[in-house]
Amino acid sequence: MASVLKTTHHGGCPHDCPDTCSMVYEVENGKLTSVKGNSEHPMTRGGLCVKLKDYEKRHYHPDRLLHPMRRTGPKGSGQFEQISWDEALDEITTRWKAIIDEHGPRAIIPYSYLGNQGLVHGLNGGDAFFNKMGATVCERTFCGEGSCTAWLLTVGPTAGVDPESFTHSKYIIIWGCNSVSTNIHHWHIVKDAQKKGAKVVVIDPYKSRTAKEADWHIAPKPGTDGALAMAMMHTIIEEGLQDQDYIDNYTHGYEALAERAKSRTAEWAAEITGVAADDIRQLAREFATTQPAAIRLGVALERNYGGGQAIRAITCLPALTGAWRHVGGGALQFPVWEHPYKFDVISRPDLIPEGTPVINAIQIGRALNGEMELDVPIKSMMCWNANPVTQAAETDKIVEGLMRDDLFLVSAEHFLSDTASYADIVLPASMGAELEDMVLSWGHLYLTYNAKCVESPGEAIPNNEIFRRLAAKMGYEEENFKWSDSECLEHYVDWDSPACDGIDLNSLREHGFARLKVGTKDDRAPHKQGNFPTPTGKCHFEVEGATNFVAPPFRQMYEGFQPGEALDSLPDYVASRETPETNPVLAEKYPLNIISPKSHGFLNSCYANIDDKIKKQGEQFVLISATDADLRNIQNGDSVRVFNDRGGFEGKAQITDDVSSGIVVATLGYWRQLNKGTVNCVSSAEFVDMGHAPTFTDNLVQVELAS
Ligand SMILES: Nc1nc2c(c(=O)[nH]1)N[C@H]1C(S)=C(S)[C@@H](COP(=O)(O)OP(=O)(O)OC[C@H]3O[C@@H](n4cnc5c(=O)[nH]c(N)nc54)[C@H](O)[C@@H]3O)O[C@H]1N2
Ligand SMILES: Nc1nc2c(c(=O)[nH]1)N[C@H]1C(S)=C(S)[C@@H](COP(=O)(O)OP(=O)(O)OC[C@H]3O[C@@H](n4cnc5c(=O)[nH]c(N)nc54)[C@H](O)[C@@H]3O)O[C@H]1N2
Ligand code: SF4
Ligand SMILES: [Mo]
Repeated sequence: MASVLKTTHHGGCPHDCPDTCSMVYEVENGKLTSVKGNSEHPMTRGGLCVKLKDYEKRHYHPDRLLHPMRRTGPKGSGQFEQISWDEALDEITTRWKAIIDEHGPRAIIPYSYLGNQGLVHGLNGGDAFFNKMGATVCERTFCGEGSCTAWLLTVGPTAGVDPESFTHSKYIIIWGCNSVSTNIHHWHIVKDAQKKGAKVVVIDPYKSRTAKEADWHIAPKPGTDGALAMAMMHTIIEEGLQDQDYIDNYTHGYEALAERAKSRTAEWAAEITGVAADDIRQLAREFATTQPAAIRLGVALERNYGGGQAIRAITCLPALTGAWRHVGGGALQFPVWEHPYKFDVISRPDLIPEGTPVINAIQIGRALNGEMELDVPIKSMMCWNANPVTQAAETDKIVEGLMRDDLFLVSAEHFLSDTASYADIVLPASMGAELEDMVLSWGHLYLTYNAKCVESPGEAIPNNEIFRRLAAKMGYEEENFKWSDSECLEHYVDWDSPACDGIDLNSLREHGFARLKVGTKDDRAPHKQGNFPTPTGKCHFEVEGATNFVAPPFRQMYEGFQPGEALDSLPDYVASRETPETNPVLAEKYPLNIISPKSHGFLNSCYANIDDKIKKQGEQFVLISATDADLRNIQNGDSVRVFNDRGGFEGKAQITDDVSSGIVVATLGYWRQLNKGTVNCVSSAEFVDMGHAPTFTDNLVQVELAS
């Protein structure tokens, strides 16, 4: 009998998810046979989510891209022929050199996001490569950028409350986050606190899975959180529930904030949010008087025009009540601020030639279809770690652009995604267990290692190797284009920083994960005595002379558009663009606000092409209230079309009390090639008030029976 060689290896989930789970890969005879959660990791706790629990199957899925391919049929037809790596790289670099000769390097744009969160194969490579080329910079602000601007203005680049310290919280507000689906490993900790008596409040316009498990669900209208937070301030100050000692010592601008909050009464906010004034007062009182109180800020909070201002208002609350004094008190945004990565070395912004234009990824459709005024038109795009056709706004414009005969599209992918299907050249990329990396986390305080333990199938190679080969062909000589993946890891982390005390790459390889040296969950109260990493060391209720900017937490490592337009020096409620109240003319045609949050069973668009994942998640649904359904003669289960002037998509109506009238909910990720349109066909590519964040919850639509 042939002996079976079974080994285990440390993994780190590379998906765009705050949990960054530590995983255990099991390999038998060179094949990945199982992937489990690491039971020793305090957040992963041995469990993966529904998307990843059979991750090995994704590695060997029959639709996996295995060879470089060249398009043979019309764009988007999915007709390709297999070619060799040499042919592919030759063709790409020959085309690029010709474009550079004729139009200059700015006619080329990279497009990538966090589809892989590895330092080496996610954050790196491409940026440095295209910066060296002098390509147009692609500004990436999909996720948390408005929130980052608001957070930095108020409290500076701090991790805030350790997500693990929520175990000590007595009052928890999950604000605009569907943790049960999107942050399950934090939700376990929240549940532990709940079992120990903490009250869990979920603030969400609809009854999400998380709202269903809350002690109290508060459902403001989408985009009205700023009013709710301002009215909480009003009540806290009016009733003398503020922590005046904390305010006097550790905050800036209280007098001005109190003045602003004077007219922001609970009745005023009730009118705007649809939440009863008494509920708003109760929330304010409970939050102020039940310590430790912690707020988890969700990414979805920023997705309306006033999203940045709302997050500023919310971020002020724990300083007003002194919640920061306690372990498990304060607010949690992205712990990534505490991670010691050398983004300058990873992305090499120093290579960007002066005056290089910037195009925001959210507006890529407008840039490609000719709607945006550009000095040099875009003639080529390379896409990796991202799938704009499904995920970016104004999808029909993107598709129109990708159909252009004179646009040369290169796509590195695992599957023939909605975007890759329009490519001229497709490159097969390696997956999780096939490459060495460290995976960034924006949801906890651990470094996470991922070992290469199996060979890639077919001719797939890791992203960084793709860029190493392209750099060699383009003749780029910088040393970073020659570093091996292991060498990259040595260079990309500030191993000498205090946060890495006692941790090095070898120990990380051995243990798989390491907690940063930033205190423990049981003693960490980083702002007990102020110590905010702001210019004054205080929490800023007021920021004199504030201007808009794009924060650089992940990969926008260039100067951005500073100084941007002036911002209000204080937080406040700022109305959404598209609501019946703010845009009654548009609302006559399109009376419903659509929310398009994450699907429970998909990871953005990943897994939405895999049969058993689609089966578990169910087909595209549209949650609609009985009132709105009756008005349109819609029965439960009917196929409906959701549309506005930007486009439309179809889904199955689910009539439910989980949404109130005026709101519909349809989750994100479904592939355009497998469905009739997607949620992003109706979403606008306008920005919110801060950080160029997207307005995915600020869109009016109409719903009708599909014909
Ligand atoms: N299963 C799963 N998990 C994921 C992902 C996935 O695709 N699937 N994606 C990952 C990524 S990239 C991210 S950024 C995170 C995001 O994770 P979350 O921050 O949870 O984001 P969403 O799921 O978009 O929205 C969360 C909730 O916010 C609500 N919401 C929308 N607009 C508003 C508003 O104006 N105010 C308030 N109070 N609530 C609002 C929505 O109804 C929704 O229930 O999830 C990550 N995890
Ligand atoms: N309507 C609406 N739209 C949204 C959102 C929303 O809530 N509502 N959320 C927004 C948010 S928060 C985000 S983060 C964005 C996400 O937007 P994207 O990052 O564009 O979305 P993904 O679907 O995760 O695309 C990642 C792609 O990278 C590929 N990939 C994964 N790993 C690798 C690798 O190692 N190499 C290569 N070459 N490819 C790889 C995957 O197969 C997948 O096709 O979407 C945004 N869009
Ligand atoms: S997608 Fe998120 S929850 Fe699921 S295994 Fe990966 S890191 Fe963990
Ligand atoms: Mo995201």
